[in-house]
Amino acid sequence: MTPVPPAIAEALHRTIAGGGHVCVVTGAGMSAESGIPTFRGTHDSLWSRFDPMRLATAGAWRDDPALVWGWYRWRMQLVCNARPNAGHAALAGPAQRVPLSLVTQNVDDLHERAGSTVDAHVHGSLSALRCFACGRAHDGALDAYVPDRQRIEPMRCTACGDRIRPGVVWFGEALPDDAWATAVDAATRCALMLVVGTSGLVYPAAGLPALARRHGATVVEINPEPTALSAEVDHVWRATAAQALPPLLG
Ligand code: BJW
Ligand code: ZN
Repeated sequence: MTPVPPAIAEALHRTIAGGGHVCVVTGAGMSAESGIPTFRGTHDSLWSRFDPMRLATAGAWRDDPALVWGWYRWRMQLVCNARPNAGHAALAGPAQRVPLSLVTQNVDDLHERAGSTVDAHVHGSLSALRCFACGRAHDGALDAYVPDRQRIEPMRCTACGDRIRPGVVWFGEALPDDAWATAVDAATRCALMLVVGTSGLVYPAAGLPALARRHGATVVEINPEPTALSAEVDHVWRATAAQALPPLLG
């Protein structure tokens, strides 16, 4: 098992002993060891293979909803076939022992499937389908996935007839108010923040570690690679989520 850097073990111990609260902020790297591709950083990452402006904006949806839905349907299938990894499992364990808030940028449900309660999905959830026009939640069944089909015509809203979109936050869209308020509250209250598997490039979520630090928290980055946040955290642990979280929280 990967040894926990002493300064990080000590920060966690101090937080627990002092009755403090831990905020964990996760990004795409959290699910990488479950086989879900990250957005950036590797040759097979999503944004190195696909153009975000054609797939992850409201304008892209208006231009070609079947292309966007086909892509999201493929990603939903990847998540459906994936399993939580040891990092997800470690975060689900200490809920009773450590007061912990879990804030994720991830739109998958692997934290929940590992047994965690996610306090804030700041970029929404793939499965929270809703109507693009009237916002009504889609409560019907999911359409059948057709492998290898690039374009899939989206389902229709039973209330207004417009198209059903994925429940994620696209570029240029506001984050869900309640999720964002919960994330800001957790960041301002915590004594320790663990920032796991995010490049720290996408705002406003990338501002949470700085917010926590301004409010006195110790901030630890867990990521095998340097990121935009590395210079502004208290401790950096160059390890993967599945390597670091079990020995830290187990
Ligand atoms: C591992 C690992 C392992 C690998 N273990 N680690 C300030 C300045 C400039 C621009 C802006 C600004 N503020 C806002 C903006 C605009 C924009 C933005 O930030 N753009 C930047 C890219 C420049 N932000 C927005 O548009 C946001 N909305 C907004 O600001 O609204 C304002 C508004 C207010 C009121 C009304 C209207 C508007 C919305 C952002 C939405 C982001 N959406 C996406 C797609 C979600 C849907 C989908 O899934 O398709 O969210 S983009 C994508 O990036 C996704 C992610 O959640 C997000 C962050 O990515 P993440 O998680 O960091 O992943 P990666 O891939 O970047 O990094 C992976 C990391 O893992 C790497 O570091 C690896 O090393 C590491 N890793 N294996 C641990 N095993
Ligand atoms: Zn509708």
